[in-house]
Amino acid sequence: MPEAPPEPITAAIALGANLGDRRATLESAVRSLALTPGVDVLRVSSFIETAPVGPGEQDDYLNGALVVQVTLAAHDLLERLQTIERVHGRDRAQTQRWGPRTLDLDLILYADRVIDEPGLHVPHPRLSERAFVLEPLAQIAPQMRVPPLDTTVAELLEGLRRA
Ligand code: A4P
Ligand code: MG
Repeated sequence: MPEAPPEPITAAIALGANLGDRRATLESAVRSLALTPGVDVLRVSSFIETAPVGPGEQDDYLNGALVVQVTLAAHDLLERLQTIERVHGRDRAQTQRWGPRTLDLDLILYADRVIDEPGLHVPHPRLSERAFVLEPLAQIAPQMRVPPLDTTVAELLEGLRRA
């Protein structure tokens, strides 16, 4: 018997860039993902200008979010995101944590799964503090659930705005 195909999973991905032609980079990253076997891009947010969060002086970011349907395992999806970052000039050896980058792609949500492995934490650990992720994601997936909390993307954003 052939193996049953994996169940499609709805996932959320955050995009950010603050070096180079940010809009062109984000658009190109979306195209690269859409061309990836096992990935269907369902929704793309608008790209919003955000003030940098993190150490030192750095330029403003352009941030966005995607909802995708995937038949890839979460670590394979992350690997693909990291390949797309590299193709767009991201050099991890040169990039300080939270420092400037041509492209950052984070896996934010992977259905209702909680993943805690070396190198992969989903939901993204700082999601509830990150307006630059929640704002674009709330445009396209306000009701998406955030495990293990009994909450949604829209509610997290609301909580952040009230804080
Ligand atoms: N990693 C673990 N879980 C994940 C996941 N769910 N998605 C690991 C992606 N990566 C994940 O990531 C460091 C390591 O996290 C990777 O090796 C991967 O295995 P990184 O992309 O090299 O580093 P980073 O992005 O600097 O760190 P991190 O922790 O993702 O930072 P944040 O919280 O994403 O912050 N300000 C504005 N306005 N807009 C931004 O987009 N981004 C950051 C990065 C800081 N300030 C910003 C923005
Ligand atoms: Mg990252």
